[in-house]
Amino acid sequence: MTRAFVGLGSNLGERETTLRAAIGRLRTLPEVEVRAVSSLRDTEPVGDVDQPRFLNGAVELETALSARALLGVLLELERAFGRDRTAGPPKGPRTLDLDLLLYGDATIDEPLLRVPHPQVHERRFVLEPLAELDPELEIPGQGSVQALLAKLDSAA
Ligand code: PH2
Ligand code: MG
Ligand code: MG
Repeated sequence: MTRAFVGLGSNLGERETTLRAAIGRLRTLPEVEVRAVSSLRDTEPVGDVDQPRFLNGAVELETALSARALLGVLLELERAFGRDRTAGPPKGPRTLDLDLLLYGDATIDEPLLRVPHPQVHERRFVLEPLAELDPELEIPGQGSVQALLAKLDSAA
C-alpha cells in the first residue's frame, strides 16, 4: 500500500456537492482507502485565466493502485462529474479537478504523469490543505509543507 495525496478543486456548478460526491466515490473503490479529508476552502483563482473562485482541499489515501492506475481513476472521476477537457482553456474553469499531488516518496516524470505535481510547492491552495493533513509531510526535492508555507508567507 502506498500513501498518496490528491488535490481537490472545483469552480463550476455546486462546488461543495461535487467535491463531497467525488470523495464518496473514492471511498467506494476497493483498492483505495480514504484516510483523511482536509477542510474545503474558498480560494482566489491563481493564474492568468479570469474565472470564478475555487473550492479547494486535499485527501490522504492509502492505495494498492500504481500511480498510473490511480491517475486513471482520477481522470475517470473528473469525466463522471462533467469535466470536459476539450472545452475552454487548459487552466480554465472546471466542475472537478483531482490532482495526484504525491505518491509515497516517488518522483515520476512522464509526459502524462508528473509527481510531485509540478506546482505543489508554490501554491497556497494546495499547501494549506496538505499542512492540515500532515505538517511534516515532505514534498520530494522541495522540503516539508510547513517549511514551504513559511517561505510563501515571507515572500514579498
Ligand atoms: N487550479 C488551476 C488554476 N488556478 N486557482 C485556485 N485557487 N485553485 C485551483 O485549484 C486552481 C487555480 C488549474 O489547475
Ligand atoms: Mg488537474
Ligand atoms: Mg489543478
